[in-house]
Amino acid sequence: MVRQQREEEKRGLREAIAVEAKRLGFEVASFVSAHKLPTERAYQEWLREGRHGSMHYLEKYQPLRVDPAKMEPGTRSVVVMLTNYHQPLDLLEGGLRIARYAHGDDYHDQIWDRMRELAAFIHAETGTEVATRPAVDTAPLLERDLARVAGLGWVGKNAMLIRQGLGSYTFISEILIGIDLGEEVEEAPQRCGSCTRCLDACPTGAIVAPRMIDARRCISYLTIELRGPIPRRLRPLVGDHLFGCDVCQEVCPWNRAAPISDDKSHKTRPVYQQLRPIDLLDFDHDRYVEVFRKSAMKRAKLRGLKRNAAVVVGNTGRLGDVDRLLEALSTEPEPLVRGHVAWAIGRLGTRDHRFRLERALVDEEEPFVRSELSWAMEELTGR
Ligand code: B12
Ligand code: SF4
Ligand code: SF4
Repeated sequence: MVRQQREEEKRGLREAIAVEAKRLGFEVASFVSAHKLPTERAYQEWLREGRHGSMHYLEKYQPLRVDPAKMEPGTRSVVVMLTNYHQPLDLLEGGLRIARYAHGDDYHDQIWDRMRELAAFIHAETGTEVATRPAVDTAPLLERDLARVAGLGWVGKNAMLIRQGLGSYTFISEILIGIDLGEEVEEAPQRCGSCTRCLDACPTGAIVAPRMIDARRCISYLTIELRGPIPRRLRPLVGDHLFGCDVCQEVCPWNRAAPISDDKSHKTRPVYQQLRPIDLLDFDHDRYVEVFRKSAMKRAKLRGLKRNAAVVVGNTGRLGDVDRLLEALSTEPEPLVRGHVAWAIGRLGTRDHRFRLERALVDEEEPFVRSELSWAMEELTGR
């Protein structure tokens, strides 16, 4: 009898938290007891094969990533939440293609504030100071797996957590809680069936097997996480993607009816509509801070965004852009950017531009830029 009463209390508490989470702007919240995640082996294998590229932080705290109770000792329950950020388009008027999740304000700040409010609500409901730890993309935890075991959706062949009726344009966040809230989990069935659209559409072949991304080929990694040069052989495949990539989500039938987020903090910033990729090459630090203040795009830093812009111009620009590229080649302080600008000139220029590159090579000391200049000169010779 007492046990039944306790279960009823837990259910009541779960319902109250889920309602409050919705009120705060989360799409949905679910609850799962803290236990070890079943995909530890899959994760270790992924790392062993080096598929994380230069994201060495993913090698750290491995036992914690697969076990919320180890991540935060004392954790007994996890509330997992989804936030819808879906925007209608990724390709904007002036030609910037930006992954939808980065169109508005940095999601970390907004979700963090909401989770703090939810944690305060849980304290108030339980009447005790329960230990809570909110996290969104910030803690060493396999968040997709957590969301899956919490019954919030299935992991699609594109590795995204997909929820029927909501799609995959969602952020996953969680609050680890020091009390037992019980669980009522019904795992969502895998609904990909025989579909392979995401595997077929990925521009770089980064989905090497269902649910397995080789980050080293993924445009999201190449344009956001990678700090150094984008491998030359992959640059043409990056196409017009300035920051991140949504291709494997765009082709997914489960996103066809995905609702657009009405949260104004996710809305596309109007300034992005007015910029062309080549305009970014003129940005100095002040302009960068002005345009990307409180944006998730700052993760790539100014030099990363300029590097990406040079690649996009090289892939989609015109002969008329070469003068501005040559200007950037002589004024740009970052070797990383100069090297990619040289590559873009090699893609767009003509034999007549070769002597300008030769002149640049005389003054250039950085080995990376010198190698890109030589490559570009070689390309232009044949034209
Ligand atoms: C590193 C990272 C990346 C890397 C690597 C991506 C990858 N697929 O691993 C890069 C930079 C490429 C990346 C890209 C993107 N990312 Co990212 N990323 C992360 C991060 C920080 C860690 C993920 C990780 O550990 N990857 C390692 C792999 C092995 O783990 P995993 O993909 O989670 O895979 C697990 C499950 O798929 C499951 N699984 C695999 N196979 C099977 C089979 C079965 C049968 C079962 C049951 C389970 C299962 O087990 C795997 C291992 O445990 C998470 C945040 C976090 N802390 O989790 C965000 C996160 C995964 N990213 C996110 C987003 C939004 C993106 C992008 C869409 C951004 C963009 N538009 O450019 C792309 C999508 C690319 C893609 N198709 O995956 C969201 C995903 C939300 C969602 N609804 O799924 C997360 C959760 C951030 C967040 N808090 O919202 N990302
Ligand atoms: S985000 Fe783009 S590059 Fe990465 S796996 Fe998906 S489609 Fe491929
Ligand atoms: S595109 Fe098809 S295979 Fe890929 S995640 Fe969506 S339903 Fe699954």
